[in-house]
Amino acid sequence: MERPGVSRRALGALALSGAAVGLSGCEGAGDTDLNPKSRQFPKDFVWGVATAAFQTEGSQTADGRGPSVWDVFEKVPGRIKDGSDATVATDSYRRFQDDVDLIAGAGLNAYRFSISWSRILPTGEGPVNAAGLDHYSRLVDALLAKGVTPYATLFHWDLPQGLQAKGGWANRDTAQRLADYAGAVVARLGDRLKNYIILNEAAVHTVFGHVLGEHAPGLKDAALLGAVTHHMNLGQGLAIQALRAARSDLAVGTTMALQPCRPAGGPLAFWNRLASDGLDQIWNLSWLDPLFKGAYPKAMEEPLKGVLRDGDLKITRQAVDFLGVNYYAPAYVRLDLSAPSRIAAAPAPGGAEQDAFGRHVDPSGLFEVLNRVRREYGAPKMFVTENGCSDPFGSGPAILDDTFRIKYLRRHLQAVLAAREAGCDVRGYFEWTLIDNFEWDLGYTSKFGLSAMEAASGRRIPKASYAWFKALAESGVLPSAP
Ligand code: IFM
Repeated sequence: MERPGVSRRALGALALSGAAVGLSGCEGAGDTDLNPKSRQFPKDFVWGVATAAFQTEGSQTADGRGPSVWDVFEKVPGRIKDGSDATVATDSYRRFQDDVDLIAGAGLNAYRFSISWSRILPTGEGPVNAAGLDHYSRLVDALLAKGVTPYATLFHWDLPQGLQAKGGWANRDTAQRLADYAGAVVARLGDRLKNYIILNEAAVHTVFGHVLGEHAPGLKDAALLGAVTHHMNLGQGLAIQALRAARSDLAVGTTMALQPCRPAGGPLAFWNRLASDGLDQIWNLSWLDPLFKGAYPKAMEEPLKGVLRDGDLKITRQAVDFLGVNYYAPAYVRLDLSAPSRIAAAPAPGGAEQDAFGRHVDPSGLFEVLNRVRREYGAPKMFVTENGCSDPFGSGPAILDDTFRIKYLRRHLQAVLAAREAGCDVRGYFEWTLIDNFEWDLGYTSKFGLSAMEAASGRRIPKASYAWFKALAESGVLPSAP
């Protein structure tokens, strides 16, 4: 399993998309820990946890919610590894106050959650469902009452099924629907909800959901790469415009799954570097460039034929108040002459440390992506909006004495401190995630939480990492060892 970057199979499928490979510059760094001079975070640093609606809420038909693509996908036999579903998940729709108490109890000052589009617009468009907005209004109030600042993601992969039936992100109209939905949310919550993240990890949703078929909507069609990518970028631009038009007191950003793409064999293996640069263009630059530069990388020329219209890039290019960076691991890539894109996945260097996902544990990759954004995209304000690691896979009980997670978090937070010392304007860190939850196609076999949940009672059980993160958030000083 190689995630959330691009798996071997994904690369095979991308090979059919006609994306052309060309050099653009994605340098690899060593896989060492970083040693910042200071271990002190600033007083106003944002400390939070991140979650997503579909992975946590349950209550899938409550208060008029319509189905999303994931409601459909999870019911298809064989799609979810343990045959489970998210009908209960962490029961957070009903137990949101427990979650808020857990967050505030950890001394955190921020919570990143996502809003379920189909609770607000059950078919994705048309009349607004006030009961859906009421839920998020209650959640926002509960957070603010405890001094926790809400950060809401508008789209974390759960497209309303009503829109999927009309073509989903392959349909250009979906871009405008996202903007309409953003407008509905801000009209009701904008007086209290000030921080908006438009998209979460659009690259993952595009590749895993539309090219590889491992995520909802379960499509395996590499020819969709251009349309899905562009319509999400376009929708993001339109949604930012809608939010700005509604209010002038918002902080609006978006979240990307940024991943260093490293050539197998190191930077001197120039043949593999052709492939790693190709992947970099599809995975990273296809999202960064339209937003910050109003352009697409060369590899997208062919996939975007017939999709891109005059004026679109003026819409995708928007001034954002911050960029959210999700980081888990680098990708290793080799040239494969038998694939039309010439791109294939390669294993991490021999002896490299791996987590339960088979992801290479490499904090220097986080340092690298933060610095790349600083250098190449005008040094925007950034948040690490996700970072974390899973227990080893399995259906057994959660590991409550999770020293491995503490070590992982500490090493990645060292990279954040080092990046700040190098000039990156990183203002906060959101750990993924609050409670073990529904990990998409892996069901409940993968556990990322700072807390576990007792299934029968719904009781939240803090792990050792919860206490560790609490001490960090309260002191602002990163310990040098677990
Ligand atoms: O659970 C996911 C989340 O939804 C998006 N980013 C990666 C996490 C862990 O795989």
